[in-house]
Amino acid sequence: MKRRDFLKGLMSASCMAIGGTSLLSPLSALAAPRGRDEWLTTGSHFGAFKIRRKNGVIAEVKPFELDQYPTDMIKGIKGLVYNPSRIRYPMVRLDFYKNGHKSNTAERGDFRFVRVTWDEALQLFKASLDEIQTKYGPSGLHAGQTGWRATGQLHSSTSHMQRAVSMHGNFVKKVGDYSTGAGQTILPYVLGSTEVYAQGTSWPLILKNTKTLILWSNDPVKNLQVGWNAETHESYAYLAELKAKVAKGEIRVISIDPVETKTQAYLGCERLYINPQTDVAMMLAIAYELYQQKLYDAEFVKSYSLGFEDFLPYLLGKADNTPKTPEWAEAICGVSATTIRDLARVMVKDRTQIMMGWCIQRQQHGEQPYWMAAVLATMIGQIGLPGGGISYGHHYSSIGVPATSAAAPGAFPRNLDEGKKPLFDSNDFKGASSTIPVARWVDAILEPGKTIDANGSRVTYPDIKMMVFSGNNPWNHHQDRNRMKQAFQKLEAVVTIDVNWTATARFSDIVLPACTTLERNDIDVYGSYANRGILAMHKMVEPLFDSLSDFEIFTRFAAILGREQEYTRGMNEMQWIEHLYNECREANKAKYPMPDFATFWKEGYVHFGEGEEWTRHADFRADPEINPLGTPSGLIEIFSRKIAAFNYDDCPGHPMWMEKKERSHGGPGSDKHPLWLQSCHPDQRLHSQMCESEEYRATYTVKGREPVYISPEDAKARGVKDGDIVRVFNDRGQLLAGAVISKRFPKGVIRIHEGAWYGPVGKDGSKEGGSEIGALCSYGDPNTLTMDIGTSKLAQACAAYTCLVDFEKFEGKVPEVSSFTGPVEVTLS
Ligand SMILES: Nc1nc2c(c(=O)[nH]1)N[C@H]1C(S)=C(S)[C@@H](COP(=O)(O)OP(=O)(O)OC[C@H]3O[C@@H](n4cnc5c(=O)[nH]c(N)nc54)[C@H](O)[C@@H]3O)O[C@H]1N2
Ligand SMILES: Nc1nc2c(c(=O)[nH]1)N[C@H]1C(S)=C(S)[C@@H](COP(=O)(O)OP(=O)(O)OC[C@H]3O[C@@H](n4cnc5c(=O)[nH]c(N)nc54)[C@H](O)[C@@H]3O)O[C@H]1N2
Ligand SMILES: [Mo]
Repeated sequence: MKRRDFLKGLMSASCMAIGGTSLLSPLSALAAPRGRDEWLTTGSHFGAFKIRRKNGVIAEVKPFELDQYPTDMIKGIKGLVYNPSRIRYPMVRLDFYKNGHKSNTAERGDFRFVRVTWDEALQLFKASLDEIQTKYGPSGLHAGQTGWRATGQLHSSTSHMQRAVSMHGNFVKKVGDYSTGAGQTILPYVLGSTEVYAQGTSWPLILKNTKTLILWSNDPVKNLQVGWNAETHESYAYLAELKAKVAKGEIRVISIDPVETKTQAYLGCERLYINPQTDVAMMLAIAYELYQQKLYDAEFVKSYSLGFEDFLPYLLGKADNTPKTPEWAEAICGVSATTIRDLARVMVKDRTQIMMGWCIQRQQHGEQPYWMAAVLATMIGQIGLPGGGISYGHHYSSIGVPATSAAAPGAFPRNLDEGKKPLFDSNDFKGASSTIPVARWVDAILEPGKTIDANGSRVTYPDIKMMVFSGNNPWNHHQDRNRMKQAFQKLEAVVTIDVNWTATARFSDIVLPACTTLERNDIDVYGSYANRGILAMHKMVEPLFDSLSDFEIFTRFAAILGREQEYTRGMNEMQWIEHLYNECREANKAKYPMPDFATFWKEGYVHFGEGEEWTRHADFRADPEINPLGTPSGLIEIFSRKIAAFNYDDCPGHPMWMEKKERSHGGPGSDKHPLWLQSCHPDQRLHSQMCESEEYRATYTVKGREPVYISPEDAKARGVKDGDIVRVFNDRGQLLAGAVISKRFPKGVIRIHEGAWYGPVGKDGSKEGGSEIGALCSYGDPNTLTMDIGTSKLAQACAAYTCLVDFEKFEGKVPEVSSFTGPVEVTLS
């Protein structure tokens, strides 16, 4: 059916709201009794499990037998499948259904949707793509955002969407990611690789050799609960050993963080409080002390690095009349000059390993602390020694667990097959860039044609008119909701493929229901970096409601394009899994023999055995000429000629302390909104994932709202008691959250974990009013308040942690939380 004819039929229809009741029917009624009772294996970001399927429903979840340190989040797994936020049917936003690309986009977010069939939905999707490619060409379409789609090598949802959309036409893509945008851009200039995603020195070597371990902006006990592939949680065995060594005084662990972390509490380690966003000042002062007292390893600096001489005038104040003394730093970072001097001595006394977390680079000038930390490690002179030097990923996906060298299974292709062309075969981006920095897309929508600096090149924003999202949740991950609302009003069409009625689905025009991993078969590596084995991901239950697997959704879409055979390469779900397994089996046959597919699928697991120990940068240390770093000089670059040549005021040729746009503790903006908001990664979720898991969510919410962690001093000053509902606000937005008063948080710092579902309500408290700019978030999404700026002209990465707020006790009529119940379903009569 032509889209126009299809719409003509609709135009005459009047509409009637019937409310969302159909979305709340009892979930127990979904279970079709099947009689079988069995335990099956599967994997997820949260770990591998054994799941008991009884009478066609998920009855019980327990950790996989090899998982010695399962996450508490296992209690929320069942709720990922059975919850009222599930998208049940393909749905189209009411006014888009009626008026297509000429719809009233200010209504986007009012949550009124019409149910359609799969065929209608996919036809509308294709018609939208046709319209965009015809009117604007590929620069009108952005389908390049990625995120934490569910695990599984076959069903990886973003790959399915991108392969299918690529068959239709080209589109704008992104470079970098929200996790480590600044770090992965700066470190190749300094250490020759992104470092953040590189394998790190093995934990057994650290436990054996390290005497001082510095955790800088790093909370591994919290953040190792999840992994990019099925997580093994093996790091926790080493953290337990570390804890024992801390207790015996064999290893000194110093955690530098504005708040008391979960890791500090677990290890019982030393805690060094620092004012938020001021670490570079402290690092400079340590370097100053090391230099002035001749404590640094001059020989290592000379043989392994370049540019120390160019950095010294700044460090010593010859360049700017400000020597970076411990006293100078104390006034900025709040750490006493004496403590800084002591720490400098401790760092060079014995074997020292610095472990950087990632949060510290998700702030304005986030490149600088990573660069300066590398300079410190160079001056200490232990890079390449077991248990010494610096690492940037020991808190992530079990980096540092001795890994096997086994091959992991491949994945369903993300791109077009070799030699194939899209239906709309244009690469004319009309003078705009086809790739933009990941976190600048909202900026691009708002200011098409603008040219910005990014990593040594110029990026011209394309005029984006349509966005397609799958496997990521931008109304979770991006900053500044009210700015996003303005941007979305400029879009003609938004398509989201997701499991749940996330805020992204709410702000979309066409919403397609994917099923969860527990409703399809798949295969995954066990241990993202450890390569411990291969895991079968068995389907537990049939897809609920009208949901389909991502593979099935886009196979049907490809069929509409007449390219189904090409899309699937003639294989169905189980044939693909067997194919991926057999390829992997072939690659591993010499060193890691694997059983035939049928045996694997029945057993659910292939074990590759123990891994090998390894020291990062040992080869470079052994011979920097034979094993140079990937930097232009092959050495550690304390001064980078390349970066200096870019002439950026916010990222010069060597690391530097620079003031932030907003900073607490006397910094800019703190007279108006004195509190720093840290929107750290959640202890009990993976971003927005698992927020929908109702019973589990109830274990941490306060009066149904997301917790906001507040110091006793700040609470008292505002007359707020534990358990009160508070309004957190700044000039960008406002939200409601539930106060948790905790001594783990210092005065001037509050925390709301990212991933809290955005649930805007209008001034009248209604769901429909959620489209208003300035709406109140009824649940507590911190990105209602964060700032949408790039880290600097170099990385242009996410800077969510440069954000000041204030709060007050909420005295008004408390609106219901609008985040979790799905849309207002409208029927056309
Ligand atoms: N303020 C602030 N903002 C941040 C951060 C921060 O620290 N503070 N952190 C940033 C970082 S590091 C990251 S990585 C991002 C995370 O941002 P995202 O990766 O976008 O966040 P997720 O919530 O994991 O989104 C994944 C989405 O995929 C959906 N999904 C899951 N399984 C499937 C499937 O099988 N098929 C389909 N089609 N969809 C599926 C989920 O329901 C969910 O909506 O957030 C960033 N944003
Ligand atoms: N449970 C759980 N684990 C996760 C995730 C999740 O969603 N849930 N997400 C995963 C992903 S995608 C990512 S990117 C990583 C994120 O990894 P990180 O970004 O490292 O994690 P965070 O917990 O946000 O922050 C770590 C610590 O940095 C501190 N910090 C913040 N700002 C500053 C500062 O200016 N100076 C100093 N010294 N410290 C500061 C915080 O107080 C916190 O204790 O986590 C991964 N692991
Ligand atoms: Mo991330």
